[in-house]
Amino acid sequence: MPKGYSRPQTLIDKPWHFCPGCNHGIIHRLCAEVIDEMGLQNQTIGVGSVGCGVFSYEYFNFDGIGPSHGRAPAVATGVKRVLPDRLVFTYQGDGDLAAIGTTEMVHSAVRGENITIIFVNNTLYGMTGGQMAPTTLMGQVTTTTPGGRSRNQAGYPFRVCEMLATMEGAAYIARGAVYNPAQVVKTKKAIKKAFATQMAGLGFSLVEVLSACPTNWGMNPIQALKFVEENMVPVFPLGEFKVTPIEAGV
Ligand SMILES: Cc1ncc(C[n+]2csc(CCOP(=O)(O)OP(=O)(O)O)c2C)c(N)n1
Repeated sequence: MPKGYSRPQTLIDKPWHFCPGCNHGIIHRLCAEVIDEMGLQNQTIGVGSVGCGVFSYEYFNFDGIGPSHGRAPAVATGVKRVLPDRLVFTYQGDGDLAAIGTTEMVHSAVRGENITIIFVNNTLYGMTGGQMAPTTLMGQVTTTTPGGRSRNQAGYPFRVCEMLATMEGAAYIARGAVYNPAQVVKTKKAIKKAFATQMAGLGFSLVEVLSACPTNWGMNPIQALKFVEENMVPVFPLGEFKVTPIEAGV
């Protein structure tokens, strides 16, 4: 099989349940490739979320925990404190992380917990039918903002990376996307840096990944990738927001 097309050892061999054009599968794969490359499969503990990524433990070939909605960073904190040599990461959507789970996310960064959050931002609550999330764009139509998100009714989109980058406890904060191969490669590098940051004991890390939701956006997969590039990126700029140098590794 050509290089790049084989399944990472860290992914179980089973078909995805995700909708056509959903980016969760790509993001799962990037996490798995990085864990393979870092040789951490037997040392990793994943903490899932409630949302479309809820079945991450069905796909990742390592131990996983399914916490209640939004509580993943608190659960990851406990696991990492008890087992500090493990790679412990959460995998959360924007509803899970930036709405019901805001407290856990913010305070794990404030405390500088040595965990990593993979934050999948698709601008809405995918699993429950496309309701507005804190990351919904201005004017964006969702099932709970049928006239488009308005300032008076729902305020402004929540920029998680920009906020966390101000915190002393945060060691590595980056935002990537997977709408084309170049962005996939960059996002993989960011995930690797985040995991390496944790394994070097430098503190809290988070990688946000802008993600397409063709089903709830009412688009085909190609249109949805364009929407990420043309509509999400201007609001959620890509790049590294905080970097703590790692002496060895990536
Ligand atoms: C305590 C609690 N409140 C509400 C819900 C309903 N619920 C399930 S998933 C979800 C939102 C998921 O959205 P997001 O985190 O953005 O992930 P996505 O499905 O878009 O990947 C909600 C509100 C729940 N399961 N538990």
